[in-house]
Amino acid sequence: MLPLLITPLMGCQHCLLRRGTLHRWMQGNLVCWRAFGTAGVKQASASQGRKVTPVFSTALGFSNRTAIVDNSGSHTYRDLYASSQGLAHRIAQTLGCGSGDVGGQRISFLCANDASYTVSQWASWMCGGTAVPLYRKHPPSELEYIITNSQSSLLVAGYPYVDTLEPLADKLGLPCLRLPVTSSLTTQEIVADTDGLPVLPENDWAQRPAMIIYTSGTTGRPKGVLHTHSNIQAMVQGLVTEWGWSKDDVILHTLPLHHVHGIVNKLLCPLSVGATCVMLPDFDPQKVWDHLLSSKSPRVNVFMAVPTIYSKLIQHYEQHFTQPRVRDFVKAVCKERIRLMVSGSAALPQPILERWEEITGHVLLERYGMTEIGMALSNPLKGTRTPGAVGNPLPGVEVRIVMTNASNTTITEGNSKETWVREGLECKEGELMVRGPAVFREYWNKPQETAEAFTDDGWFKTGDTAVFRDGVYWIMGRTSVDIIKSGGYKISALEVERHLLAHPLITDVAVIGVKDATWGQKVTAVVQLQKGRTLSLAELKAWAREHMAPYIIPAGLVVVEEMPRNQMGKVNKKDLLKQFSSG
Ligand code: MLC
Ligand code: AMP
Repeated sequence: MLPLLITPLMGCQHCLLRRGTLHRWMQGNLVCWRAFGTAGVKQASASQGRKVTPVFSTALGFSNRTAIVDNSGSHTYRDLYASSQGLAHRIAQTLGCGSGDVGGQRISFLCANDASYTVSQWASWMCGGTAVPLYRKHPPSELEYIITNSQSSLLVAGYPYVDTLEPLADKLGLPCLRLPVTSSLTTQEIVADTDGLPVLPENDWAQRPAMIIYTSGTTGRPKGVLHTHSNIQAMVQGLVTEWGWSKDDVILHTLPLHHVHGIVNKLLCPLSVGATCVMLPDFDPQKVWDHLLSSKSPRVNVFMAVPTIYSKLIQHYEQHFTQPRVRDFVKAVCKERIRLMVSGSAALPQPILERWEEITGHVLLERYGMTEIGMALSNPLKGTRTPGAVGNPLPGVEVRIVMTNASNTTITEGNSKETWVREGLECKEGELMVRGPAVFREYWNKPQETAEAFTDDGWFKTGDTAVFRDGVYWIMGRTSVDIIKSGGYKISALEVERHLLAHPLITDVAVIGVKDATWGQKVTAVVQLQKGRTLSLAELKAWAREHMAPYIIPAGLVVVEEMPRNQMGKVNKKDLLKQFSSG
């Protein structure tokens, strides 16, 4: 039977007569649809059987095109490929793998935001290894945790990080390969002796582990999210098609390279199509504006960032671009040269979206993603971008919104073409669940956590609350108060508490995420100290820098006489938030 097409405002006479049916949205129309629950299964299986090839395998086809421009100069695709091959060979030799295939062993690497990062990543893949990117701002204790937790067999130190990694390598008894300065990546030193490199069979890539990215959990220490090559290809292909990537694109890269936003969206996507990535060593608002407005080749035409970065760019603009003719120039250049500006990793506040449009003429394309799933929902490249919403599922992605009470009723189910809504539950919120080829394989060495993260029928539980309304999906926040988003980073309040409890003066602590216009949320520590002792935020920060990643260090401190606890002895964080929102 054909679905009955009706307009959203009419209501659905057909469904009203039958309980348990779902409304289906398609191209803006509401459709009554009775065959619930089968389309998703069909889509997931249709995506299987694709030929999977890592991004480096197409590099030689782009030969002398510029792949990366960084502080050290320009690097062609051929340069990157040759350097990666050389390093792959060194890795295989060091690990004593005569065949050249290291069989999935983990390679942890610490590099600057430049071409050396891609060389380390591609080299790890070329020799059949699993890439584990480390973050240069992590203190040694965090680096050690990731290296040991991932059971890495070998470390690769980018030129400026030899002094950071070698002591760790010595301590852990691991080999550590040094990279030369990035400007000389293609010298003999690294490309020498590439004979005998393995050519891994093309059809062997799909299920091979490709990358482990560490993400904070709600409980316990950060978990390694393992993606296969198949997962990564699905993430890349979905975005390349949906956002219209081409070899003529030039993206400005300013994000850290230990999370999917920086690794997949901003680096692997451009490199997969032969485009150019201009990499800045760090985020610096002045430099970002310089690149966005520069007429020097290669001219940037794509930009992606977290909302905090847009907020900081706006602050810089308000402060430094005060002349009307300068403002006109900024708007004219951005409108003419830039084809796409994307925001994600955290909710984009409406004032930022609106101000950015006034300044640049661009309505930011907001999308939603997660380390475990890549990107899932996106506003359209062409067509209406709904402020505050995250659009619809990307190609290959299936989503569900499920009631989190005992009934587990599915409220909404959708894919890139259509979405069904259960009658009577229109506009109801629930937990967002995701399924599809980009969803990760496992938490490294954590079978129980992996199993708990999925439903019995294979849906990944995101922990985000969502709603489908007006034909698009909206993210309403996290289901757990213990997950904080600050500057686009996901931070576990419990992880921060665990660190702070090691402080000699702190006897009790509760960490909360206080709403913040620039950062999304501000990591705020409510602490009880040893009797008669004092602690300033500056002192706490100075201590924390030795132990914690910079972005999880509290930006706010509230000292209390006695930690407020309820009759059960528990801290009610929602109450704390109300009480200390200005703290
Ligand atoms: C931090 N600070 C605050 C604050 N938060 N001060 C006041 N209020 C707050 N709420 C302070 C810090 O304590 C520090 O103080 C100072 O601000 C600078 O902090 P920083 O971290 O060094 O900032 P900066 O280097 O400018 O970096 C900001 C940033 C960075 C936005 C560029 O956070 C960033 O790169 N974020 C992107 C993260 C990312 O890539 N996420 C993607 C995850 S993947 P002091 O005293 O030390 O100077 C994902 C999936 C998906 O989420 O969907 O993409
Ligand atoms: P991470 O685990 O670091 O990959 O962060 C993923 C989380 O970021 C998601 O679970 C969401 O909570 C949040 N997130 C990503 N994009 C958005 C968005 N556009 N709007 C709201 N939250 C987002």
